[in-house]
Parts: sequence; structure tokens; C-alpha cells
Amino acid sequence: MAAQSRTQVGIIGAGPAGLLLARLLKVHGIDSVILEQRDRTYVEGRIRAGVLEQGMVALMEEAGVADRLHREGLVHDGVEIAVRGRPFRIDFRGLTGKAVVVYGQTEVTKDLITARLAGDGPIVWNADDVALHDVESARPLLSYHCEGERRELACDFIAGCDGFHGASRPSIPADKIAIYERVYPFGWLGILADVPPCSHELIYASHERGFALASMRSHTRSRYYVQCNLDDELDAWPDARVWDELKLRLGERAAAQITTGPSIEKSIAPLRSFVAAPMRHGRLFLAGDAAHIVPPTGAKGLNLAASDVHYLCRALVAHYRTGSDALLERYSDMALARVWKAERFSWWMTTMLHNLYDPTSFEAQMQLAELEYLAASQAAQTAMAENYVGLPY
Ligand code: FAS
Ligand code: PHB
Repeated sequence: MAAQSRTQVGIIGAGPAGLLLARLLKVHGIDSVILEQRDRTYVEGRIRAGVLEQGMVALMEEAGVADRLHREGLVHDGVEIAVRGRPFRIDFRGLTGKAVVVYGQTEVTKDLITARLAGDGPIVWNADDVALHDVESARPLLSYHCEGERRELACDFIAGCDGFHGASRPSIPADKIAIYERVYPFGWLGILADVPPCSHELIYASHERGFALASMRSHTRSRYYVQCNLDDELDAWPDARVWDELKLRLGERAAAQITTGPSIEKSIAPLRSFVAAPMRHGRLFLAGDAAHIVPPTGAKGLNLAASDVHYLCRALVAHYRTGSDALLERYSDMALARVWKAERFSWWMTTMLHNLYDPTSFEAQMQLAELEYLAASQAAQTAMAENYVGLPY
């Protein structure tokens, strides 16, 4: 007989979506249990996003976990675009009155875990074989294995926050969900190095040799990316080659400012655009990467998880406070309306900046025209800026 416990909201996944949802629910007096397949060290060790929209910052403030973010986060009023070594700036503050904050997803995760474990409720680490049951009923159930025993978690609602490879989306019958996908024919090789950034703002570079991005985590820790082939292996990218390519692709002025040093993390990630719709099935609600993936060029992945969580938390609070399920009924449509706009922006940034067309093709000329129009037009730069800082929730 499996040990059974009960909660109001069963959350699968202790990534940013699951942790932020759990914290916000607690702020509104709603209990949850988080089932996480990995351990705390693994989850806190993942290196991922770096740029927070103001909407995400506001949610961290609502969650009461924004103190370190405000102390250590770097406010950025713009970014640079370098086209074949020639830079121009997109002035977020001047064009939209808004900015973004550079603060690693790793730190967001640590802040939320600390808050969770300070008394909000349990995170079940190493929860294996999480399975969803009776999600179309009023009494859904989660089963899983942990410490050698089978356990069950009865709940009113399930939040599928288990990322792209999780168990929640695949549990939805194929005839109840539509999948939209574009896989890009290249990857990103990312490095983390304890060297000062080459610029005080991010630089997105479009170059014949390939895309590059200069980012950071602090004034002493840099994060860089170069476009690479999908089948590249890490050992084909020794640090020296990464630094050489960054200097060539970012342009002479940035190259002169690059401080090289040993990478403390190096990884290759594929790029895809992906949406599963609807983001709900019965009492299962998908949030974050479980429902959608964007290429990281637009810095939207983590920020979309945040807006999903905002809509879902508000809907669950209405259910428990007023008995109204109107917002739960509208959750998927409201979340997807923002998701699709971020998918468009991320696709636009990716196809504009990466080396993916035959140089003699019509498409290559369109790409150059797009970049030259962006360099010269305040209207184009305003459109980019309002998407980058984050469209309204
Ligand atoms: P996550 O994938 O972060 O978290 C899901 C959690 O669920 C994980 O802890 C996982 O262990 C757990 N889980 C999975 N299956 C489970 C199961 N069956 N049972 C229990 N638990 C399960 N976004 C950006 O904005 N900028 C970037 O630069 C950027 N870089 C990225 C690099 C990589 C390699 C990847 C994979 C993603 C990157 N992203 C980036 C996107 C990323 O930041 C996501 O948008 C963000 O992590 C989404 O958070 P979650 O939806 O919580 O999903
Ligand atoms: C990062 O710092 O990891 C980062 C920043 C901006 C992006 C993608 C990644 O678009």
C-alpha cells in the first residue's frame, strides 16, 4: 500500500517555474508540494538564463525573494548589436522607459529554494517515475518513487513545471494537444569564466563566421556564447578556440576589451522553437518549458515561465478565495497570447542574427536588410526594445 499525502497544488519540477509558483501560492495562503527528480546540488548547479524582464523582477518582489536580486543584479538600459564588427546600440530606457536586470537563473533558483525550505513546504528531491493520474477528475493524483518506496500525492490541481523533457506534457492524450515546432540547424556553445565582461552591456553579434553573444553574471564573471554546428563536440572547442572566435565575431573594439581565462563551465545547447497548446488538460496546468521553448537569442525562456506562473497563480488564488474558475478556464489562452509574441520575437532575433543562409541567397540579403533597417530606424529599434524588456502581462 503506497504512503499517501495530500496538498492543494501538486507541482512537478523545482526549476524557476515550479519554485516561483510554489512561493507565490504560499504568499496567498495556498499549500503545495514540489516533486523534483534531481537533487538540490544538481538543480542549483544548472547554468542557464541571465536576463530578467521587469515583470519577473516584480514577481520576485511579490514573492518576497528580491533582496539579493536588487543588491547583486545589474540594471541594463540597453544592448549593442554588432553587424560584421560594426556596433550600434538599442536604448531600452530611452525608447521604452524600461530596463532589464542581469541576474543568473542559477541565483534565482537558489533564492527561491532558500525561501521554500525556510518553512513554505516540502521539496521532494530525487522523486523518480512521477506519474499523473485522474487529471480529468476533481481528485487528481501524483504517484512517484522515493527512497525505495512508492508514494502518492493527492491534490486539487497539478502544475506541470517539469521542463521540456518532463512527464506532464506527454501525459496529455495526443488528440487533446497540438505541437508547433521549429528546430534550428545550429547550436550555442556557452562558456562561463571568472573574467571581467568585455562591455558594460550585452553585445549580440552577427558575423560571417557565425553569431556570438557577450553577456555576464557580475562585474567579475562573464558568460559568452558562439554559434556552433549541431554535431560539434565540446573537445572540438578548446578555450583558446572559443576566445579566438569571440574576438573575430564581436568586432575589434569589443575584442580589445576581452579578458580571456579558463572556462569554469562549457556546454553546447540545441536551439528550438516549440509550443504545446492548450497548456491545460483537466486539472493539469502546464507552465514554463513544459509547454514552450524559445531559442535563447531573445532571453525569453525564463521570463515566459514567469508570466505563465503569474497567470496560473492568479487563477488558483481566485479558485480558492472566491470559488470562481473563470481565470482557470482562461489560463491557457491568456498564457499562450504572450507566449506566441515571445516566440515570434525569439524567432526574429535568431533568424536575423545567426549565420544560416547561403551568402548568395535571397534570404541572406533579407537578413542584411533587416539588420541595416534596425541600425537606422528608431521605429524598428523601439519595436525590438519593447519586446526585449518584456511585453505587458
Ligand atoms: P526547467 O527545465 O528549468 O525546470 C524543470 C525542472 O523539472 C527541472 O529541475 C527538472 O529536473 C525537473 N523535472 C523534469 N522532469 C521531471 C520529472 N519527470 N519529475 C520530476 N521533476 C522533473 N533561457 C533564457 O532566457 N536565456 C538563456 O540563456 C537560456 N539558456 C538555456 C540553456 C539551456 C542548456 C537550457 C536547457 C535552457 C536555457 N534557457 C534559457 C531556458 C531556461 O532558462 C528555461 O526557460 C527555464 O529553465 C524554464 O524554467 P522551467 O520551466 O522551470 O523548466
Ligand atoms: C545569458 O547571459 O546567459 C544570456 C543573455 C541573453 C540571452 C541569452 C543568454 O539572449
